[in-house]
Amino acid sequence: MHRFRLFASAAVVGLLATACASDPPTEAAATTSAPTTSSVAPEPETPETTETQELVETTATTAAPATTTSTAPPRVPSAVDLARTPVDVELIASVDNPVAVIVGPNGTDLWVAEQTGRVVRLPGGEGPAVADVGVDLRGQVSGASEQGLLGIALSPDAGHLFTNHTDPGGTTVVSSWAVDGNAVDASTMTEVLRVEQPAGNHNGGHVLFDPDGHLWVGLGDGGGGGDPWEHGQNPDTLLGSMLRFAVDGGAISVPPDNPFVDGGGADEVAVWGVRNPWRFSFDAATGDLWIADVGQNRFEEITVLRRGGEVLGANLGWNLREGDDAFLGGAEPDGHASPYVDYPQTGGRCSITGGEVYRGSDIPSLDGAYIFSDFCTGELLAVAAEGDSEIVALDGPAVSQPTSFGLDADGELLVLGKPGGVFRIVPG
Ligand SMILES: [Ca+2]
Ligand SMILES: [Ca+2]
Repeated sequence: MHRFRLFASAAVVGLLATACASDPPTEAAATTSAPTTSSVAPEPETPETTETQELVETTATTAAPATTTSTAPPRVPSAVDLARTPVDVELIASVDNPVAVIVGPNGTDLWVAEQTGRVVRLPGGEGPAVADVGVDLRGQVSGASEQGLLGIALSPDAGHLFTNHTDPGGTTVVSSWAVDGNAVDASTMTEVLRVEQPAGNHNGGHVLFDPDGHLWVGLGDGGGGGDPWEHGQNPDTLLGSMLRFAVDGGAISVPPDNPFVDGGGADEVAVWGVRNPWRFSFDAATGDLWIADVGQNRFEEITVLRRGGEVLGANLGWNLREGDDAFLGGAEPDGHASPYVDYPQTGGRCSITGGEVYRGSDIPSLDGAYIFSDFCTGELLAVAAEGDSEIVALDGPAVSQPTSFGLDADGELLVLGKPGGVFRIVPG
């Protein structure tokens, strides 16, 4: 059994050595632990000098009340607190193969993408689902397990919906649709991007707006196994990359500050070296970019690109790296953005499903934790968004075949199960 390590323990012991002889109470919570990283050492944040004592007390207490002020740094929960957090999942609607969920243009409804081609609506964020959104690509999408309607994103002005699907030939197609009330005007559907796919798998498929209003499109390495076409380490190809666009109404263009606009790679590429980024998200509190990249046969990984740090042009390492290890003896590329955490494909785990950093209010002890899952086990997993790179399992149920996470209008967590469930994560 793995022993927890309180993230701040080293710094705390050093700073408080003269005042306190005992270790933080890490031993009390030797409960179930999820896999940890293979080789990523935690990098404890150095607490601000005047807040050291307060930080220590917060991290050593279960579900500490929110005492932060507007000037305080984002909360950093301890692995102990996370593992002790009881959660439950509440079925709010049953739909057909849910694969993505967003808040609708009225700010209260949820829109859910069905992999089979429709977008359906949950009025007020609750079921039952209503099929009146106007997106119906059934019969126009390819149907293998990693194909179909894969992503939806609403522009910041709520004027356009962007969709990402694979067409009957397997090609990735991103389209824009003008929003009209609580629906889209299907007659306005416009294809804005096509990327041919050499194989049926690893299509990525997520579309997401960043805090600056740019549209991100995640593409996998194109498929096969081991990246046979070497797309990951080739920034001249759109495959194996995450793309970034400026958006004007329903049109997209390359922003002038994309990293390869002046050479070295394709203009559209913002982040490269990914295998199949199956969900990424921006922390609403910090703007940090969280990327979950599905591994080959050994490691699943999460990379965090900190806002204000080196985001544009980051190389996540595939196919020279899998997790934080060499892939088939590959050398670590220059400037490699190493995973924040990774975990091995053991204990039935097979494929990461990336999630969200929780900043909601219903489950205070999860504030500041990234919540995610594994498609094969469905466990609800968590890791502190900063400082503590320990993955733990939450004290709650598993979700059958989780495809995606999302946030509702209140910032509460949603998780989708491929068999048809849209769930809200609630206090246990
Ligand atoms: Ca593909
Ligand atoms: Ca990587």
